[in-house]
Amino acid sequence: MACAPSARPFIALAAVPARRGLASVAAAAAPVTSATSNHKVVLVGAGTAGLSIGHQLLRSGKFAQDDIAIVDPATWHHYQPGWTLVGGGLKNKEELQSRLDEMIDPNIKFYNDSVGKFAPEQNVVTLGNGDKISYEQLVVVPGVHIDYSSIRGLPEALADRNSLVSTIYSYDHCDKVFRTIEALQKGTAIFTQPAGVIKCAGAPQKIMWLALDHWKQTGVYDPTNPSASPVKVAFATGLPVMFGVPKYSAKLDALRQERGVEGLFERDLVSIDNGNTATFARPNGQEKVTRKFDFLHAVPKMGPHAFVKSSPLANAAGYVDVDDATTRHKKYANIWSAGDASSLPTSKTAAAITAEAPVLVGNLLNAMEGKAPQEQYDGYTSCPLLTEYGKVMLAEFKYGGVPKETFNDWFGIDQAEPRRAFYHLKKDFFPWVYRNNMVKGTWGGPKGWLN
Ligand code: UQ1
Repeated sequence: MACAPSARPFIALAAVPARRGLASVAAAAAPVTSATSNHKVVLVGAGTAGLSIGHQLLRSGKFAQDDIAIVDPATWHHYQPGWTLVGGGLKNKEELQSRLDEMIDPNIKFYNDSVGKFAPEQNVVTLGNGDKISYEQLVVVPGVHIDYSSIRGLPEALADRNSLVSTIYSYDHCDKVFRTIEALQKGTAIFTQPAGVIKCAGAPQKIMWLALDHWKQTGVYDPTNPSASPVKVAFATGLPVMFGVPKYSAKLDALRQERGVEGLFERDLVSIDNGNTATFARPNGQEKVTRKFDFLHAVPKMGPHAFVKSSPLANAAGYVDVDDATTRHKKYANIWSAGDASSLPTSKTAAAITAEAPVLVGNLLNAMEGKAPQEQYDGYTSCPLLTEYGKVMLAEFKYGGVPKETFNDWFGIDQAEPRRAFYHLKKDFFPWVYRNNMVKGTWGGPKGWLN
């Protein structure tokens, strides 16, 4: 991080001659007949990936007004990494949202609509309203779908203001989390994590560590004597371990044991009944188990959006099937993906997008000039894991779960050790740099500010 952030909101665009003749082979092969509008680049999704990539493309200076288009049905954009902080009573959810139309540079054409269908052979995307738009290059970054109905009884329990059940994974309910934490005086608190892929795989336990700390401070939980405490805490995860990366998992399991948290491994929440009973599936056809609770933090299953999963762009699991290193589609050379919707085999986080976006942008710009991809993504991702109020373990790793620690490289600091400085990165710096730089295309994560 070498320099101060740029105060300029957006670059002035030099008008450049259109170079439609330099489209990729796939783009040139199939003329469009019924499309109503044409763009050089169409982005599907205006979340963290769509805004970062769209604005980085724009800042290259190679695009004129409306050469780039972005499609998203949302009215609001949310800083989702902040929802854990809302759950912990550290931020208001309202301060983490912005109107999406105000976040998109006016030089980019914004279609405030959903996507109905991809037609990659024709280079056409059909919008929810039936309009067609054509592209030379397509960037598919709509994120993942949260399936609340994956847990029977969850939607009803979340909607009931007086229930014991909450989740930090939605804007509507992330503030209910802190209310339920504050309300608990005694009984069993269960925090769940599903089997399967979710975004921000550390969040299900971040909120547990904050809640535990809160109960410690209010005197209802004594980690040195949990069996005599009014509150008991359990972590019920579909996975066999605390975290997917061995280095951090070992430290987190040590914390779990030190703090008297019961580990319910390979227990995948499938049902909530009678307002106070959780049922968990077990692997290999073993019998389901149930537990009574007085507090439940539930994390639903997640997966690809139906319009991606059912499209020719998807792999067998339903994610956009791109090359792990270049982010280019394995079959369609003018299609790209990053972020949660992509098949990139790394942990789904905003931090990952700081490293994926410049690779995708560099390779896409090269493709527009008929050149081969030059940039390679190494799988970098990060999980700033709150372990208590005032401390964060800054897990950073690449493909294969191999640690790639920014501050270890610079200062020899072991990032498995929770630290106060990392807490301020998570709580204050990341939200700030996200809003002021990342979504405007000027933040490269561990690489610092981009031009
Ligand atoms: C990051 O850049 C970022 O985006 C603003 C985050 O927020 C969601 C992160 O959690 C992380 C870890 C990074 C990476 C940056 C540094 C300096 C480690």
